[in-house]
Amino acid sequence: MKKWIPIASGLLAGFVAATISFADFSKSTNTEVASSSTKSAAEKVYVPFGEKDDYYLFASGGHSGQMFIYGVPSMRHIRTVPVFSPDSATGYGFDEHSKEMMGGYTWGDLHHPAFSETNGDYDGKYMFATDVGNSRAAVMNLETFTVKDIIEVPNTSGPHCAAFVTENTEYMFLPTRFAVPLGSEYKSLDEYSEQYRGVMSAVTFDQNSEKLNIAYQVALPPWSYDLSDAGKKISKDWAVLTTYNTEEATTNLEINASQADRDFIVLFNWKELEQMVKDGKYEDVGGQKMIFPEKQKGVIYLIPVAKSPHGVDVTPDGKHFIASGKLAPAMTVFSFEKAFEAVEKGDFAGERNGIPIIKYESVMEREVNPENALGPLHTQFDDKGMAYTTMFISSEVVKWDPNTGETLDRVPVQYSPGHSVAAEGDTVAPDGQWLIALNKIAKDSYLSVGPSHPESMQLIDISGKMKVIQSSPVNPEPHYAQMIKADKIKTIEVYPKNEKNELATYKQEDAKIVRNRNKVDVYGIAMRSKFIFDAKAKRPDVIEVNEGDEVTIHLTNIDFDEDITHGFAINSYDLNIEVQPGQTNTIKFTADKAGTFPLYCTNFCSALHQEMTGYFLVKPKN
Ligand code: RUQ
Ligand code: CUA
Repeated sequence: MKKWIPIASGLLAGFVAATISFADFSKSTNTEVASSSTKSAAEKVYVPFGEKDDYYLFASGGHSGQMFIYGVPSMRHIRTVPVFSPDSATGYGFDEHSKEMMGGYTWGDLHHPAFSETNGDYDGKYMFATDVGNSRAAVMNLETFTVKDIIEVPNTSGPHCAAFVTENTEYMFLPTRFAVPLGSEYKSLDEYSEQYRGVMSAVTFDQNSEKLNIAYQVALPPWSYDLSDAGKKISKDWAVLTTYNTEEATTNLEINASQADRDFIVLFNWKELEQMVKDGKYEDVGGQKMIFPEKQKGVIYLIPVAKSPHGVDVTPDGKHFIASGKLAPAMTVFSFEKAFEAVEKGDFAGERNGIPIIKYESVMEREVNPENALGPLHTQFDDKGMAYTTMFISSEVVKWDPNTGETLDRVPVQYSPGHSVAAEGDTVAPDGQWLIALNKIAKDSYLSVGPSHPESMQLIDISGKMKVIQSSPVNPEPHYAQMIKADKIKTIEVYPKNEKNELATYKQEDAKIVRNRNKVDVYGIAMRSKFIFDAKAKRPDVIEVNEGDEVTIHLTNIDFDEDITHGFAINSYDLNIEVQPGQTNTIKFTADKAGTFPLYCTNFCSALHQEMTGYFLVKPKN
């Protein structure tokens, strides 16, 4: 079976052919799906009104910059949480805190969400995600499902190869997709190999301050880093990442980055990197602690792997890591123990860019190549340690045994799955039962909405023979997802009163407007069903300023009642924020337009919501 030629043009042809063949494929498989939608399948996904789903699904929203929250098994979309893009539904990106976090960017490309972990298990406290579009990392608090911090990562460009956290959330590693010169300064592409680097950042998170921080960076060779995973149990101090374009091509990557028969997996020990930083074995690069692997040896290694690999996934027992090749139809199982042994014995086959290469034969356990399965991308695991790999080209999920390489089961999905996600899939103890295929193409699965179709997520029951039992459309674009037991997440009902917060106003009679030259500070209240900006004024729900004034509005929602959210918008001023129950939020702007502007609550909050209005009056300058 070599009809799928493992060269770049072969890949392209394969992708195109796969797309064309969907039309016929769908005819047969849709009937199959339909017949599996028998009562028992329907019953399995039916969550009666009043009952809740068993799992939360956090799906990456790709270039929407958002995260989509679903319930499993119903596959109902519950909420969209804005992360890297502004969102008028929640006023995200308008209020001061979120505006500052956005750092002036107006979009993001959210890949690979990851839960915080304790002892290798999801602890339900935080969710991390990265932005490939504008090189950022974010953290979401799961008590409120709101973003707490976003950082921009210097010296790197597009942290696609992230976020994967270590067993106790000590670090999340952000290797770059695009190599750039250190400091991202101008350097000719003719000097690519000498001047460009593929920097990996080690990011820490402080739960008390809820802030992200870059602990150190590693100046890896100028290759593209694709996916990574942190070790578990016996391999917990280690992490692995896949590379492509080790050819160091600077143009037409489709062909030029697919020349070499082998690329590499980078294997490193983060405990020892941490020690290097403590020992001062780094250089200062633009304020970052940069480790150069060609100078600081003994911590980072290369393992050859079939050309242009994509996913790499560590087994739940931490003993193996499995690389999948988008240009080679095989999954390769590697042994951590053998890798440690090779490192110990110095069993190397030369080096690349000053980094020792471990001999392939010394660490490879088996190459697995299920018949006619094409385009393996990512692998997940069940409660018995069995592997489930998505096949992009042959549009299926293949279940196989990593210990023997035996193919156990296969199920077609509609179509071209990228990632899949298993229940509690990245933990040391996945749940089994559910797997969701995140399909890049949903062709003719739903009512047409024009030439561009939604993507899809298909729920697969893996408790017996694999069966697709539910399908949900999803906005672009699910890159990865995380599925967590619902009872692990403990949300709060209202924001607790914080008497120490000087910006909060909890008593109606305290609402006031403070003027200091051209600065106007409003300490206002939102409640059912009115605004109070100035308790003593003739019209407490009116804000009057002069043209050019700098206006700051601190608004507190004093309805300490679950789900009573108020919005605040000023007509034609392009402003809109939200205050959740008990929350105080701040918005700052210049009153640069004179005139009369009605203001109103955007969130339907009571029978008299329509009456929750006021005026923003701006007196002209002269
Ligand atoms: S990648 S479809 Cu952005 Cu996770 Cu593999
Ligand atoms: Cu408050 Cu509508």
